Amino acid sequence: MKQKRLLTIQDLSCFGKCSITVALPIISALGVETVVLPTAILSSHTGFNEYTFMPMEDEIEKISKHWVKEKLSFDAIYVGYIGNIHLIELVCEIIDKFKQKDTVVLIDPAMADNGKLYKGFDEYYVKELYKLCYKADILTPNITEAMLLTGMSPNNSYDSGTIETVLKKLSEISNKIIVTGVQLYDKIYTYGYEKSLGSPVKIGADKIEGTFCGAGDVFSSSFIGSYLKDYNFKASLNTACKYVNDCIDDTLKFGSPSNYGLVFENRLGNIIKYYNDEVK
Ligand code: PXL
Repeated sequence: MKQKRLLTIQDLSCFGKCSITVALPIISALGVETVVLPTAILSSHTGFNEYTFMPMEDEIEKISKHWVKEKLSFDAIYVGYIGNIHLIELVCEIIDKFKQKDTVVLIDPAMADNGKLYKGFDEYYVKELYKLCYKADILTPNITEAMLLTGMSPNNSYDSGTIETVLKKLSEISNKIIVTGVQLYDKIYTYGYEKSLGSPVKIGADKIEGTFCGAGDVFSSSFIGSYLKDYNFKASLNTACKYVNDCIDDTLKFGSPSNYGLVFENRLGNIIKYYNDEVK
């Protein structure tokens, strides 16, 4: 059996745990070789009053040329926050170059949360990202991103009818959809939908006040790392939900500021246990 190899394409935010700084440890902890391609380097993620931003366009082209020469191949490509429209075009090209028949492409269209676009993004960014999403085998937006991708206005609370409409519309873009952070009454739900199976699964957790920066990245990382074990969608979905809940518990316990990112480090060993329990 060969070790699985994943390429993750997203920013490197030096401070404020998210994107590459959570994907690398989490996916590695699941035994998957994790290759990184930083789209931009930021002093911190954009949830701080100030941040620096250096896009990596020129370097990305050189890196990908080198990798083509080395004949590198990947079992999965996981795309997260990108940073600008030109970078989205480059990410499209990278996927076209490196996606083979069995490569799973997961796109987390990281651009918004809590009803609002992240700083620096506008409707043109949404449109460009929408086009990229067609390359996804699995799409993992939060509910704000899901609403924006389907041309609807995000708000703070949802009903099941709206969620069904959103899932249907998103399934025209990709075969497998996960929508995170859906507030229905006093709970938060994660929805999973596989076009081939029809009805969605819904996993609930207690609603906790506050926002958790980088939670989506922890979710997508633990999901795709688990999924590469044996391509079990539901087991990976349940595993990622349980792990994110653990990380939120730890973040509250440590009293860590919410824009510092989730305290994900202490429970890394749980992910594989949760997955093994799911597939027992
Ligand atoms: O996926 C969260 C994220 C990743 N990268 C950057 C961000 C954010 C959220 O704010 O600003 C740079």
